[in-house]
Amino acid sequence: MSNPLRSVPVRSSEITPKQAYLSRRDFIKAAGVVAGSIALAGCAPKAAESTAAPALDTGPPKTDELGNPANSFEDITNYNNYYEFSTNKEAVAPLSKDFTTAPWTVEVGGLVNKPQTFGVEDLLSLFPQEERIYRLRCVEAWSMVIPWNGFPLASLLKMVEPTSAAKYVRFETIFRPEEMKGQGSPFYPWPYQEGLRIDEAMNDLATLATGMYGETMLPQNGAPIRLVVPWKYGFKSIKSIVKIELTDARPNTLWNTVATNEYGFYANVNPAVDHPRWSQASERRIGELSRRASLPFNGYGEQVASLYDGMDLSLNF
Ligand SMILES: Nc1nc2c(c(=O)[nH]1)N[C@H]1C(S)=C(S)[C@@H](COP(=O)(O)O)O[C@H]1N2
Ligand SMILES: [Mo]
Repeated sequence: MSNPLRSVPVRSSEITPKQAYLSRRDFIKAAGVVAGSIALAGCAPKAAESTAAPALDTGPPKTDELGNPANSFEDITNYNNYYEFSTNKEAVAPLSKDFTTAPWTVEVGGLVNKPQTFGVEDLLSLFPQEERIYRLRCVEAWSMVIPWNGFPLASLLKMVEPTSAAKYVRFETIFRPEEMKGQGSPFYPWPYQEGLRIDEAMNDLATLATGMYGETMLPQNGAPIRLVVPWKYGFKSIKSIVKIELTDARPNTLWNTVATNEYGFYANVNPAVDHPRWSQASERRIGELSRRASLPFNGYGEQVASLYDGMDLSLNF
């Protein structure tokens, strides 16, 4: 019988980064079956299971609205900031691979009329999952383009009915030091927390992501559910959320607590304001050779600049 991978001709120009990644995985799996399933079954049953053939995404190559190609699935899942696991970006994927992401609930409460605890499966069935291809600009001056799957944060907030006293939204990551060795570090005030002003949270760009490249989110990217606020530095996009609380006071955030003068509450991407220790004027897009200019609000000014009318943006706090 012929190799099924070869039965459908695909021009290489049609292969998206994810397809390239998946077909490499399938190829490795197919090669394993031919070359020595007995030996492999003994040493790597887990890996064999986890490669269980995801359907190839046959859509056109993914790009953001500016025409930038999405980063590869491999880049997005192997270069991560997730201090609960490691401060080394390449170490996060292997250290988080067995992280328990189910069962999982998100408690939504505080200044709302209808506080409720949702299972992640409830959130997936309540809200249609959309694809949103957004730039992620880390405060460290690297960036990626990521095709998330998720739903607007506003949809969830509307369901619990914030009261008129609610001015901010606070988010909290799970605290589970047995599985997240980084949470043993005394240098950070765990659990990770973040916050948005309520009008920022209601902006359509603010997304709760549950997947990426059409696949269930992997632990290194914040499974099973994480925030994505693409006009702000990446640290605002908090991962593995278990609690969302509406408040009247501005919430503390982990990074603002650690270094107040370096990581503001607003943290809008702003190439005109340097970090105290480096320039924010340009960035390194992962996978590209030369640096590119950073954009005000990470290129999303049309959608969000009006949220800050009258504020002194040079402060970014
Ligand atoms: N809980 C938690 N969320 C987090 C972080 C973290 O260390 N812990 N790192 C942040 C930073 S600095 C960035 S740049 C993004 C990186 O997201 P990615 O690894 O999915 O690209 O996650 C953000 N969310
Ligand atoms: Mo970051």
